[in-house]
Amino acid sequence: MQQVATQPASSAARSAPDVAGGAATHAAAQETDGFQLVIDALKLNGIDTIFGLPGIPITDLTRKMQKEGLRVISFRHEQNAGYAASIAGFMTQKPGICLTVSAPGFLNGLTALANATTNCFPMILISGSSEREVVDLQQGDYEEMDQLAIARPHAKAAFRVLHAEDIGVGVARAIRAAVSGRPGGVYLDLPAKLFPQAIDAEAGRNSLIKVVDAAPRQIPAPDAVKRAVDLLKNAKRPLIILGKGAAYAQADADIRALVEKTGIPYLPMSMAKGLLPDTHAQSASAARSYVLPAADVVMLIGARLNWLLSQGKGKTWGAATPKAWGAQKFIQIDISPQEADSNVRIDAPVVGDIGSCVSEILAAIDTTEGADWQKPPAEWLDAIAERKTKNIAKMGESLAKDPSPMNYHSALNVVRDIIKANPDAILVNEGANALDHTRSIVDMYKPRKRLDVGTWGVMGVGMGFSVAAAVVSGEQVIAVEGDSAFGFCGMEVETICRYDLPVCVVILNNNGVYRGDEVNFAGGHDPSPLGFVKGARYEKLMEAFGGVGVMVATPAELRRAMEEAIRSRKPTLINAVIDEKAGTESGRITSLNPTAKKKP
Ligand code: OXT
Ligand code: ADP
Ligand code: MG
Repeated sequence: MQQVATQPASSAARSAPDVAGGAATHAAAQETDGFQLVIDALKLNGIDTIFGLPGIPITDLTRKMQKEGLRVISFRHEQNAGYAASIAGFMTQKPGICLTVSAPGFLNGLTALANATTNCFPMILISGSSEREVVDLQQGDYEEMDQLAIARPHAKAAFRVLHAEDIGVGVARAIRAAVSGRPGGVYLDLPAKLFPQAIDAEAGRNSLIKVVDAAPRQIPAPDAVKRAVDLLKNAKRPLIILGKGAAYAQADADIRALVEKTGIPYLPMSMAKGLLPDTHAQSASAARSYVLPAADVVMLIGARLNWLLSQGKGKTWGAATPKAWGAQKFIQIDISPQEADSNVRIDAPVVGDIGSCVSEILAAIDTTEGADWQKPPAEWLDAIAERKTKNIAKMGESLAKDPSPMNYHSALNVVRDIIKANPDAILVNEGANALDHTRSIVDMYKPRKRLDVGTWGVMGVGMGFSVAAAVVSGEQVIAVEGDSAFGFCGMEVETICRYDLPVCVVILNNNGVYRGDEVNFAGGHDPSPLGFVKGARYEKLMEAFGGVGVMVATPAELRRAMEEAIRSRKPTLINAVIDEKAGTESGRITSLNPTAKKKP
């Protein structure tokens, strides 16, 4: 009999009576408890990995999870565990699970939950919480906080389970909410009191739910498909934009077939790079600023018209003023029926899952047009090819230079070669200039291999993403990090070493945020708010935990170090010292910075 079940929750949790899966917990074979039911519910639904950080009231849960065969990846900060869970969700279409303690641990994980919701990544943040009665009366419990209320606005859904017999339903609802329709972050609140609650084992087993068809296909309406195909076939300057929703959908073959069958040029958003190889003849990446304003019909596949696409209006789209619309007609394939018209008119919304929508569109093209489908006019394709050739040649010139000190281009030319030679490697990328230059210089060859700062442009995702990418895929991970970006999550190199993951971190070290040559305009002893310690030895951080640390100052040294990291698969941190004057303010998004042009 589980004795602690009748104790007040907080004292039960704090007495931490049990060791992992100890027989004492289940002394009576006919009984089970909340700890066990949470584990059983997750396992029943195919969850095999937990990203988290132990402490009251979930310490024993992490031990028991590990004992029961779940892989528990324990981090140094919950935010990184949360980012790891969210990107695992993106990569696998299964909700990534982040497990945290109450109040501060929960809040540390909350940024990642909100980021997952914003980016449409399926994730469940499971947090232990304090005693409801005490929290609600604000009587000062250990880590007192009304976590459910705080999580709700940042999550797609939020649930709390108070009784052991409801754990099955709670987990099932969380899974369904995370992955069905538009994926997102879900919060699941598990009060301390729940874990030691004992119930009859058979009743417990019967209360669990194996979720059937968690993300049901959503077939688009035939008239919506027809409207889209009609628009597309009459276009003179059509363009397809692939977003990270298209990458998430794992409809790679059909998406490629649609692009190639129609002959329409396409533009991948950053995390859709590699859905088709960036070297594909129809890629218009190198002609971005030409194709957006010039296109007459744009088909968005899993991409929102948000700030990354200038909200579909203004100069980027050929309009005269920032708020004015361009002349384009839009087709938008999206699982969210509310997405259309969020910024400009969507002439042909196609609501459904991308796999179903793209295959229905392909089928409609085959049925109605068959071999008669006309590729876009040569004029349009030639004009794009001309811009591309020019931009690629310009980029080639920059890449061929070997300046001293090294700059973004000469360093990233090496990363470009390494990814070309190792197309299965996963590239994680964050920073400002370190992000923007990597995006345009480093070609991707396979889907879901580029993971970056996404919709929020958030710094600090790098190490969490790297850990998850290595754990989930077993592939080599290469993380290209600005030195500031790395600082948000750098302590997780210990996690990388502890789990012996094949992660090679390359810090493009320019001594600061955007640049390292900023000064204190007041002239005092304090450095500029944008500057860091000059000549910082980040590689020693990796050495401190038994990994390989290398400082490099030339492309040749960088190449050697990266090749060795990939050969050995050892945790490696390469501190690549680059010209501290090479960056621009906020990288390619200087214009979003209201004071950027007026120095203090
Ligand atoms: O067509 P044109 O001629 O225009 O040319 C384009 C392409 O056609 C061409 N191109 C190519 N040419 C040749 N060959 C190829 N293959 C090719 N491909 C493309 O290149 C150009 C550019 O192409 P691109 O990039 O596609 O086009 P464009 O116009 O740039 O696209 C627009 C966008 C908006 C889609 C794009 O710019 C984009 O995706 N941007 C994302 C920007 C972003 O998210 N940035 C991160 C946030 S910045 C800032 O917020 C930072 N902070 C604040 C902070 C944050 N973020 N988070 C938190 C938690 N706290 C604080 C901080 C602290 S960044 C930052 C740290 C920065 O310092 P670091 O040390 O980390 O980094 P460094 O800067 O390196 O020092
Ligand atoms: P990007 O930043 O690459 O432009 P966004 O995050 O803005 O991409 O857009 C992703 C879009 O994809 C979201 O609107 C989301 O609803 C949609 N989406 C995600 N998964 C699917 C899916 N399986 N089927 C259809 N649409 C999806
Ligand atoms: Mg920097």
